[in-house]
Amino acid sequence: EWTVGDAQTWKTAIEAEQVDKDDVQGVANTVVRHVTTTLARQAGNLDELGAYQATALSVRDQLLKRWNETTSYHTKNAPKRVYYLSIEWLMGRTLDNAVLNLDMRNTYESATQKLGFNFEDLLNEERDAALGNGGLGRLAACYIDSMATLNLPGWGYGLRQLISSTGEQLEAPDPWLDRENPWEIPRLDVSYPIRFYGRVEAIPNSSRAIWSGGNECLAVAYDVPIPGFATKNTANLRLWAARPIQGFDLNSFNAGNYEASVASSSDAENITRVLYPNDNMYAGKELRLKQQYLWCSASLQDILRRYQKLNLPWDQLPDYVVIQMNDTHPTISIVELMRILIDEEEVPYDVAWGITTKVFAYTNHTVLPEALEKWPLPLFENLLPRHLQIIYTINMNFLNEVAKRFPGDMDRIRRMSIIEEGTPKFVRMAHLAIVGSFKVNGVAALHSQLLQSTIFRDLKGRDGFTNVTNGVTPRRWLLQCNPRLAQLITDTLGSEHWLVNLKQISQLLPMADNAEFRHAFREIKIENKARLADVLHSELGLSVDVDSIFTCQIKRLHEYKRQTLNLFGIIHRYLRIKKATPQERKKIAKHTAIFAGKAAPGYYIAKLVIRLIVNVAKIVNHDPDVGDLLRVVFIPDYSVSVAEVLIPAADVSVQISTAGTEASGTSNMKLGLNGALLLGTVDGANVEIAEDVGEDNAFLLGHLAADVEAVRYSNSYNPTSLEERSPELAAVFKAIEAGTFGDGHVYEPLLKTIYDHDYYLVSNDFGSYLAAENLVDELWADQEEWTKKSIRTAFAMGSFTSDRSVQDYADSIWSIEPDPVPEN
Ligand code: GFP
Repeated sequence: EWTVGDAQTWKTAIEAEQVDKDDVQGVANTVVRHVTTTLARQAGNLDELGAYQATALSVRDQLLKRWNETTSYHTKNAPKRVYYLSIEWLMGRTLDNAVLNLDMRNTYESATQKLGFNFEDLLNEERDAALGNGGLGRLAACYIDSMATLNLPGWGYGLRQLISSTGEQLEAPDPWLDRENPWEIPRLDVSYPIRFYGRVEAIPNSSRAIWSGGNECLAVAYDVPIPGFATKNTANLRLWAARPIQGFDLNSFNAGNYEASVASSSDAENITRVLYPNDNMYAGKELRLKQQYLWCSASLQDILRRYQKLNLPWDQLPDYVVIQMNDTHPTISIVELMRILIDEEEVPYDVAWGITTKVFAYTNHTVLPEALEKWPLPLFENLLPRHLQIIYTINMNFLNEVAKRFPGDMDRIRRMSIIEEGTPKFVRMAHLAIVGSFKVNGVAALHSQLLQSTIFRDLKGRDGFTNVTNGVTPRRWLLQCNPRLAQLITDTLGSEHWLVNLKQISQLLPMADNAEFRHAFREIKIENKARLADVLHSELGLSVDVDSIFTCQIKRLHEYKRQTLNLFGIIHRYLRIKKATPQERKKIAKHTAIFAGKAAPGYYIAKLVIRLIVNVAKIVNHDPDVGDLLRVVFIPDYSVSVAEVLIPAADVSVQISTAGTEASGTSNMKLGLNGALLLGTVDGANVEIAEDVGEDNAFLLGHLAADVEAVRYSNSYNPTSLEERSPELAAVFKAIEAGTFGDGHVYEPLLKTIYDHDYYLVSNDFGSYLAAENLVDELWADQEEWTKKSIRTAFAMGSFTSDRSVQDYADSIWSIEPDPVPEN
């Protein structure tokens, strides 16, 4: 116990701050205290934004108390901890999630009500925390929720970027931090120096060197408390922001050079200003490498400082620290640990390498070769000269090992090397990540297999390849976004325990045969659809029919994810409706096709797809022949909060990537959990989902991963006309080219990718896609049968919780144990 001053005074003061979880007046007191003191306002001039801020600060107080208890408990116990390094953290909003996890939602609702505000309205004042753009960043957010909930000692580390540069449809920056963010605590006392550029001097007769000169800046910590569900344990997400070492150059100022006096300060701050979207396409920009190094170096300095407080020798580091790298973005931290150990702590090279390779584990999220990060060697050497030297040594030792195993196989050595030959040369980060890690995992069974048979075939000989299938947190993706379904589950099971043991929902599978339950289940879906319809009406001025089939494809825009297949299917449907007689039209199932997702600013084809979706929507949604048979919606500014409204309302989960390309997918899990039927290819986690829900409850389509190469080859080398590959698609293309949706010629580059090589097999899978859609429509006609399958889907999703994933990591990779903070 560490105390200063009078222990009893401290204790009494801390206890006085406690608010009982059911104490409405107590909660109101804390909210009002923030209104009057922190915000310096009063009842008379308090708007909803102010009320939200005061409420958030009051909840934050609760979180911080637990955060303090957790950190001091873990400091005392010194358990082995996991550090999860992710460049993206797509957290979404915090307030609702926090009060649910604290089990104080009702109390806050009543307290704010009594203070004259509607809690739901306050929730809408919050901006999404959008440090990310897609599945990778959202996965990290689910994982830290589960780490806290499972009482695992762990922290997340990321970058506090100010503006997300996705550009999305409007190319508008997303200045999510332009209001005060109540959920982060600046730690101006926690900061570390970071060096870039400079020179390296070898120290004779040692493997050490001195790296000096260049530019230095500071990385300053901002902490975001992450509450676990129904536990005191509160994890921490530590985000780094760049700051100048000296804020202000007084000499320049005094000499009248005002610009120069602030230049160094804004230079440094620019490092963390922009978030590069992870987009399965690396760009090789110096600023990105700077960000990565700042984040990794600061995180490591922080982790090592914490370890050093234990006064243990370095070789025990792996007993206390494991670092999980979410993709290759943090790979430089392997080299940074080596540098610190060798140059600063004077640990011999081989010992340092032994320690390092027991600390790191790497998760891969893609098999697309163009997505693998590799830095031009001259750029790398200029920015991080000492790190490149260390990489050379790592590579030399590694290739010696390879040469021993495969004597004379120069080609293999070239393929496996961390340095890619050429002009310029490149540093291959994935190779470095694999060589420096004790475990490498893919994110779904099929993906983990493909890693070893395709891009990392040569590296596979090293052991340590494994699989951890992704998962999503049922707290946000069911309890929070679909409260009525959550309530139905709790009422039927008689307890809330399923929220931390999702397998339990499988007990509800027999309810598919219970007509009363089906009715209740369907009512909830209809209500969720009505809620979405309201939002679409108020935000986009669009009316949709809640009796239509809501199909939902929500994910980053990418050719391999094939929003095209869905869109061309819609055009096909439109043409069919146009041709049909009024009599025939009566038999056509009504569809509302919903798309949402972001495209990288420079991804031309992806942007064309958005443009075509939007233009098709304009025509289809206003065509009197179509009536209410078809609606097309592209939701702009996709975010976690938008997903929370979409997912509970979906009837069909569209997951149609080319087989073998989607590492896992996670919207497939969220949608399934909320009862949407899977319309999907045999790819990523769809495979495991279909296995669990049963293939007759899903609509599978398309070529299998094993056949894709052959079809691709034939598309390129035995070219057939589009007409031959798919007459239906040829008709769709004709309609587009004829200008049915405006700007006919604009889409040429998009259509050409499919006319020519059709690398992603859109034409080859189109027939199968249409056939699967027909089955969807047939089933829809029988609502009882549909609801049965929907129930069988939702309650078979028990494995796809991030609690299971994180537990898998803890058991098979991290070797860490829960360390729950005692309740009192
Ligand atoms: C990537 C992969 C997905 C995978 C997530 C999380 O997503 O298949 O589910 O990472 O592992 F592509 P994006 O960041 O590309 O959306």
